[in-house]
Amino acid sequence: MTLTEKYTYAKDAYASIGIDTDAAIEKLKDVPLSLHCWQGDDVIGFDHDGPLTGGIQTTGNYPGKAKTPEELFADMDEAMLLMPGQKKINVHASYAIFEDGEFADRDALEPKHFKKWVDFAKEHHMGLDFNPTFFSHPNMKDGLTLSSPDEETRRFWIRHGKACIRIANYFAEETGIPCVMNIWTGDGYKDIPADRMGPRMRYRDSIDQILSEPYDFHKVKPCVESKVFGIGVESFTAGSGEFTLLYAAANKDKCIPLMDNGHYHPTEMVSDKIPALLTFFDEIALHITRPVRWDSDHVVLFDDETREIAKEIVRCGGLDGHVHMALDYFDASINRISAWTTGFRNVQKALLYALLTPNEALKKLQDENRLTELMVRQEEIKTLPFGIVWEKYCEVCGAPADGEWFAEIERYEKEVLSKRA
Ligand code: RNT
Ligand code: ZN
Repeated sequence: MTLTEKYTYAKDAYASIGIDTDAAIEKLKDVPLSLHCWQGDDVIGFDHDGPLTGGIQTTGNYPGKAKTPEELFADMDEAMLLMPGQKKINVHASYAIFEDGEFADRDALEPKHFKKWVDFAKEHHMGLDFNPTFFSHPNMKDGLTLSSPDEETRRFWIRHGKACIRIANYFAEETGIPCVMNIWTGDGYKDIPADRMGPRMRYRDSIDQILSEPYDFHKVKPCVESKVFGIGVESFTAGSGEFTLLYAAANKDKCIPLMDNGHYHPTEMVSDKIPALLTFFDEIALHITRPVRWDSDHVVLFDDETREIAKEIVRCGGLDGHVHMALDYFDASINRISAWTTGFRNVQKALLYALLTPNEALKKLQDENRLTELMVRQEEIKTLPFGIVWEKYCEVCGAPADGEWFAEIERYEKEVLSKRA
């Protein structure tokens, strides 16, 4: 059977529950999903030789990781060919590109150090997101940056944050697309602290100072990301859930909250938090990941919680600019291009699946307290011919269908990755 024949059948099946599959495809294909540059090289970057430190960790040693900007761009090009949908690229400050032996420390970074990222984005007609890098650097003092009691340390990292606002602004100006700039630090303590408020007061003041750098909130979208704990900082995290959420709530005119679904206790669900936050915020941001027992940053799958997150994004109007979506995982144990592609495709799949859900009809059942029928309908949706609509979506986007891209991963691994030192 041809795809056209199969698609006619699937379109009818969805039409019978009131869903227009063409409209779903049209809606999704232009919504940006931010692809994180850091899956390509295990969160290392180009501004230091040392390992990843500061509360996060990659595990695995799969051969062929990108070690230069050229390799990283080539790998992203390759991955993006295999993904349907509109991309944005999420860049970390540690991925500054210095030319001719030049170097600038984190507090002295300038837009010019990211010009190659802008060129790359423009070539692909995409926007860029940005992140100050408050880790993997000798100026983290005793594991602390923005919450450090050492004023010189804290001032260094505030200058870094401000430099990043200027770079985010440059990204927005150059691409014409708003830049989401996310502030995350791993600041915290391994063991029980004697002062929990001091670090938070300093953290708050530091973010205030960073956000005092002028920017247009329509173009630069600073976020604050929370975390429950990190490796080596198990007892206390300065940027906890309450801290960042309240910071964002108290500074709604200049900052938005960011939820990473690996950063909560295992039975807390970010899918449920999305509508809670959107009740109070016009915009929120997400890091979509897969925590396995902890913030392990496994590749995102087409699993229950990813689908539930996607449903809430769609139902709450998130695709109309209210939810900024980014991927955030780093698996060094498998082919990194496949990791990028699998996670990106799965979030696209989940969003398409959510757009093919008869949300209005289901909501009506809920509001009329027809909860028995609600359960039955929600279960029946699961076996509609979704795969065919997904295949059609891939075709419309000019991306390969499932079953058609893994051979290309193998070819690239054989011809390019395996030849890297
Ligand atoms: C770490 C946070 C943070 C990082 C990136 C690299 O736990 O999730 O977002 O993953 O900044
Ligand atoms: Zn994150």
